[in-house]
Amino acid sequence: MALLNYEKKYRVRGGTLIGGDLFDFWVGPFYVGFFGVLTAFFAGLGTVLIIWGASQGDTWNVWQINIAPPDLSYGLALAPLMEGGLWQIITICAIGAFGSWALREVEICNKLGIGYHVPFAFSFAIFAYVTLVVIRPLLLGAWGHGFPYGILSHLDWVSNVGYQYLHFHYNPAHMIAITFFFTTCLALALHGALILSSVNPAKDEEIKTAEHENSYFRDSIGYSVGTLGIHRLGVFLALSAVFWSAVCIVISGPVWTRGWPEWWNWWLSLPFWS
Ligand code: 07D
Ligand code: 07D
Ligand code: U10
Repeated sequence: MALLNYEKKYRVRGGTLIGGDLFDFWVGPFYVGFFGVLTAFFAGLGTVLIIWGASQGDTWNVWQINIAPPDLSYGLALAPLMEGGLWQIITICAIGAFGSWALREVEICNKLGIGYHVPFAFSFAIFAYVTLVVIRPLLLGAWGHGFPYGILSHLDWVSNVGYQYLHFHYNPAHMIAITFFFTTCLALALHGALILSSVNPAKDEEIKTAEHENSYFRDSIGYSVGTLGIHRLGVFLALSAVFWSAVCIVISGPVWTRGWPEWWNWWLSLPFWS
């Protein structure tokens, strides 16, 4: 069925969380809804503020534009606009935009009668971001612990915070997160390759079935997780990666203040050795 015919059939009223019929329409391909308007508002305002902030800075070089959080001395107070206040407002806009986007996803799921898996998954990304710019700064007592908004400056922040703990690779939750990220890539590569090998055959060859897919992994590693199972596994791996990322940064400072290599001393003090 042509995509547009399908959409005509499914572009029905209802399923909104708020606003009833008011914003229940599409603009071109995009569903709007109350949360679409809210996303447009927050994303628009946030973008305008970043551009305005850039105009007050000393560069238009897109890599170097930087909107910094307040100095640590402001603690959890509101800062003057040009001394981190802008960062604070942009942070509110970002959380507003990401949150409304997730709720707009929920409304679209309602319309289609599908599960909430996509907004559930996106909420993990939002959670990681909120951990970086709200939860950890709150726990450490200053907004200045948030990361700066700029392409290169946010990399500097990651590096500086990493070295503050001497060797961030020794952070056990960072290890778990990285392992989940790598495993996610492995799983997607295997899945993408397996599907293409079966359903995108050479000319004049037949398309193969799920049984072929199962058999490939039974033959090679003795077990197939199954065609539904690989998607469950994919979501689990990817969400775990982001979840453990949030954990690794929220424990850096609030829970552990010394270098991460030192954390492993618990191993040396096991009673077993003495
Ligand atoms: C491919 C989906 C499309 C999304 C894209 C990003 C903007 C920012 C804004 C100039 C996979 C759009 C970018 C809207 C422009 C201004 C003010 C998603 C895809 C293409 N980072 N990070 C990047 C963000 C953090 C880190 C690139 C955002 C943490 C490292 C891009 C956030 C830490 C590296 C970017 C965020 C961190 C990057 C590519 C928010 C730990 C790189 C992103 C809101 C998580 C890489 C120059 C990408 C790079 C990179 C965006 C947070 C570390 C600019 C929006 C603080 C080490 N980050 N990042 O493809 O090349 O994501 O940097 O939390 O090496 Mg980052
Ligand atoms: C936060 C992004 C959320 C995005 C949202 C959406 C838009 C819209 C619009 C395109 C979490 C934004 C959308 C803006 C765009 C359009 C139209 C994702 C977020 C809501 N590290 N490290 C991680 C590795 C080192 C350090 C995480 C590897 C060094 C610090 C991950 C290596 C030191 C922090 C990770 C490595 C160090 C991290 C990042 C290797 C530096 C964090 C992924 C091989 C010297 C961060 C929550 C993530 C973290 C983090 C991987 C090295 C420091 C596990 C593979 C040793 C300080 N590192 N790292 O979190 O946990 O995504 O953040 O060396 O803060 Mg690390
Ligand atoms: C998957 C899959 C699968 C498929 C798939 C996919 C996963 C098996 C069946 C999908 C996968 C792909 C397509 C592959 C590629 C994807 C990636 C690599 C992921 C990354 C994606 C991107 C980089 C693309 C990102 C693009 C985006 C987010 C679109 C950008 C959108 C906009 C700019 C518009 C956003 C819409 C909004 C906010 C809501 C509606 C609003 C409008 C239409 C605008 C008009 C606004 C209004 C009417 C409101 C008025 C506005 C106000 C009041 C605010 C004004 C305020 C100001 C200050 C200005 O598994 O199956 O295949 O395909």
